[in-house]
Amino acid sequence: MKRVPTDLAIFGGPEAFLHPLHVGRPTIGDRQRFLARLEWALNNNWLTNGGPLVREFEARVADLVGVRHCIATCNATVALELVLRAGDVTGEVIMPSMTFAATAHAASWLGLTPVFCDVDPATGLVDPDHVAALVTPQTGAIVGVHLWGRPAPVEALAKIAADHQVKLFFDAAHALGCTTGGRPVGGSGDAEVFSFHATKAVTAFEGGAVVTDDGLLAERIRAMHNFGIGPDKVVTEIGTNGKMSECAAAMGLTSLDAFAETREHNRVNHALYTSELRDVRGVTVHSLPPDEESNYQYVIILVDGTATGIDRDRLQAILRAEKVVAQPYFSPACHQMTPYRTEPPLRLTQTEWLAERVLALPTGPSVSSEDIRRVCDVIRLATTSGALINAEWDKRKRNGS
Ligand code: T4K
Repeated sequence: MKRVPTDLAIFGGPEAFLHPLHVGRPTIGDRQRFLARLEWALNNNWLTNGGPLVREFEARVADLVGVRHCIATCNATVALELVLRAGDVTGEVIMPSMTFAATAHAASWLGLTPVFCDVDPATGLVDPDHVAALVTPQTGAIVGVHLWGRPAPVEALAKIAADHQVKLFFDAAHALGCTTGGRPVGGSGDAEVFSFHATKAVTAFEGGAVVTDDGLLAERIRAMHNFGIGPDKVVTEIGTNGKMSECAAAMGLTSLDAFAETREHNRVNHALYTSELRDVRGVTVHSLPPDEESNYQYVIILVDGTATGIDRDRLQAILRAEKVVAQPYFSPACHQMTPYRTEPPLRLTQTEWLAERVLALPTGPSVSSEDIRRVCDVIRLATTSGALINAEWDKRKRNGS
């Protein structure tokens, strides 16, 4: 155990871990089952274009989420593009800036204009009052984000969308298996989008899905994700290639088989981080609503540099040196990124406050309780020795080491 700042790897002490500890280690599930499914797909001589494994994956996701329609896609970014395009959205799309770049890129890629709203700093979720204030005659849609698995305020956003007759979609990339008002995330707005990227609680290598109860929208999206080819094999509109392959579905099904176990492991990890860091001044573990289900996929801490003496970036560097690959999800926020920066700069005070402090810590089935205690020991040492660390840091910088 490290006792003094000079024990830290950043000052030459031994690294806390032999191998890197990551935020987004894939949750593969039973490898033999995956390989058996893959072999089955090869024997079936059907590799993509709505094969049986993709259909099974769609049915399993629709069932889990409790919606009528699920269209599996090659990733969530294309799925977001598909819902905006199939929703005939034009003009501006209101969305939080505190999200992954993909949410904004999906709109921009279609020639739409993302309009960034601020968030509630306590939850990181869109502030519905700010969304309402940003609605103009140019608004074509609102995209809510269930950030870090915490459901966005779906009712408030649904009311704004209905009042102004604009489409409402949700980026649910983080929220498979989470609930809102006791109902599974996935059934709100016109459609919702999940991600099955390698780093998600359920992975399909790369993958995504649109879920919706709107049969007409589902039919258009199904056609659009396959070059605009409709059920009668005729191209009815401009489409793209957004399909999921059988190989991805084999992985998705296998990872889905393990989801209950993954979620339980993540829940235990989240609880342990929360208790280990409870008394650490200046470090707050982002909590999840106790009355809702979660996938506990992200463990997010907020680092208050004035209380700890070291800011988030310095803590991230200290952890990296120990082989703990913490990620600043999401910093910079979208409106601070080169493609979306404006002159004069847009100010979103709560988003910027969060973006300065936020850090995602490693979790997932490959992260053990012992790993977490060790990560928390480093955080505790670093944040309670801020002044000493800064002095040592500056001294070594002056000496060129
Ligand atoms: N909306 C939201 C709110 C999202 O967060 C995302 C994606 C999307 C939409 C779009 O979904 P997709 O189109 O991807 O389906 C990662 C993921 O690439 C991205 O999918 C995810 N969000 C985002 C939050 O995280 P990076 O740039 O941080 O990835 P990378 O390569 O640095 O990996 C992150 C960590 O995971 C590293 O510590 C390494 C580890 N890792 C990664 C991969 C790929 C592994 O251990 N194994 C792996 O195979 O974006």
